[in-house]
Amino acid sequence: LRIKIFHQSLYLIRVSDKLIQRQTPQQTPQTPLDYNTTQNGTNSYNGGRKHILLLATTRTGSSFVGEFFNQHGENMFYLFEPLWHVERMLTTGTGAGPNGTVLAGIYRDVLQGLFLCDFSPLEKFISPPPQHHITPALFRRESSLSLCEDPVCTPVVKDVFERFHCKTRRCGPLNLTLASQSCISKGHHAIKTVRVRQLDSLRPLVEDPRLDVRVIQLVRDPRAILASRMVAFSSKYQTWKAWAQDGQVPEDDEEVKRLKGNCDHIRMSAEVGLSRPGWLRRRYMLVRYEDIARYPMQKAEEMYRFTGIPFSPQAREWILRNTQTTQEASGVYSTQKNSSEQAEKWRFSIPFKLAQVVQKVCGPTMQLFGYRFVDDEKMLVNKSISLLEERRFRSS
Ligand SMILES: *[C@@H]1O[C@H](CO)[C@@H](O)[C@H](O)[C@H]1NC(C)=O
Ligand SMILES: *[C@@H]1O[C@H](CO)[C@@H](O)[C@H](O)[C@H]1NC(C)=O
Ligand SMILES: *[C@@H]1O[C@H](CO)[C@@H](O)[C@H](O)[C@H]1NC(C)=O
Ligand SMILES: *[C@@H]1O[C@H](CO)[C@@H](O)[C@H](O)[C@H]1NC(C)=O
Ligand SMILES: *[C@@H]1O[C@H](CO)[C@@H](O)[C@H](O)[C@H]1NC(C)=O
Ligand SMILES: CC(=O)N[C@H]1CO[C@H](CO)[C@@H](O)[C@@H]1O
Repeated sequence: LRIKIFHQSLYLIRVSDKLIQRQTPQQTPQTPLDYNTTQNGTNSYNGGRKHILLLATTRTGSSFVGEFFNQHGENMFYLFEPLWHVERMLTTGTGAGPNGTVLAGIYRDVLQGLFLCDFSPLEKFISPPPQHHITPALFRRESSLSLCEDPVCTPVVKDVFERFHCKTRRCGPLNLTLASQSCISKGHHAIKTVRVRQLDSLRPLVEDPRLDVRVIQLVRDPRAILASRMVAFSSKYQTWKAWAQDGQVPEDDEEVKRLKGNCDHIRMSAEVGLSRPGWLRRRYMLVRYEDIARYPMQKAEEMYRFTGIPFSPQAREWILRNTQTTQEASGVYSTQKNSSEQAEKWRFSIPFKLAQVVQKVCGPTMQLFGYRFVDDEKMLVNKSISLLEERRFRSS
């Protein structure tokens, strides 16, 4: 029994410049929104439509947890990392790009548009720019079931677009107007993102009376995240690998500061959520990846209960299939034991020295989430010592 780990690999989209010529982004709004707005500003409209935001960082199992919602069934519109486009356009290449505050505001506005089924704020960041709201370049389109089913999956007209198919079928380039219409027709919307750094920055989104937002913050042991990133983003983590080799870590290095910054952001967001401010009332839930690995079905049920969306048989079925891939013919079967083992593999891949550095700079974060410190190499690799304290985090 093993949890399949979904790798977030860098995804490159090859587009021939001849076929898709650059042009300035179109400003024309697309499909008008046929939302029913309440006059009194309450959230109780449209038959209880929920907007779920899965807030995570890379290597926390967010693709896997995102599937809990993607697989809900035909009444769910799920988007996988739409902010990838925004980040790529604004923070890569030459120039400093916008500062964190400005970037956070842009992320929020794009998310707001998407929750309202309006793709135009996102369109400005898709490269090459969509033409007449058609794009072959939406990042990881195949990770959204609703973008790969009828009527959003249009027939492939020219072979040229053959490579832009979905997992199970070939579809033509994405018509964002169709995507928007599909979104409007669905009862619930969910978005997964690893790019929002501060929960605080989402306040106007959460307070938007047209939305009924539920934020699920997914966290994981920062030592495990580092170990996982060193494998997944091998070239970006050369420095860490060199430190792992020679056992020395210069603690004032930029890389260490970045790690600390990441941990601090995650902790500060959780502190905001757990302090249960009025604007997040009943709208925030903290989940540890390790608990999902140990009790996937119970945790999924809890998350669904929190969102107020019925836990569908399809979602349940998907979780069963993907957490119980093999079943020993002889042995007593235990999801808990085996999944935990999978989630604890990092203990054998990270050198103690690096674990120690993480404990030093991410200490407060680890304490908040209940991740136990290790004192030495022996403790790190001794599986009979759990590094997870039992914690209940109350939803606000
Ligand atoms: C808006 O409300 C009307 C009347 O209650 C209903 O027929 C229509 O389906 C609603 N539209 C949406 C998008 O929910
Ligand atoms: C606001 O509108 C909703 C939906 O129409 C209704 O259920 C609710 O009672 C209204 N609240 C107030 C304070 O008028
Ligand atoms: C970020 O940039 C905006 C606009 O350029 C500016 O008003 C703001 O003061 C900057 N914030 C920080 C923290 O630098
Ligand atoms: C995209 O879909 C919309 C809505 O069905 C349709 O009006 C439009 O013609 C489509 N665009 C293309 C290029 O097929
Ligand atoms: C692992 O930890 C347990 C509990 O503290 C201890 O009894 C055991 O001797 C340790 N094993 C090794 C190999 O150090
Ligand atoms: C992969 C793995 O650890 N599998 C274990 C799952 O649990 C059974 C029964 O406890 C073990 O026999 C397997 O080795």
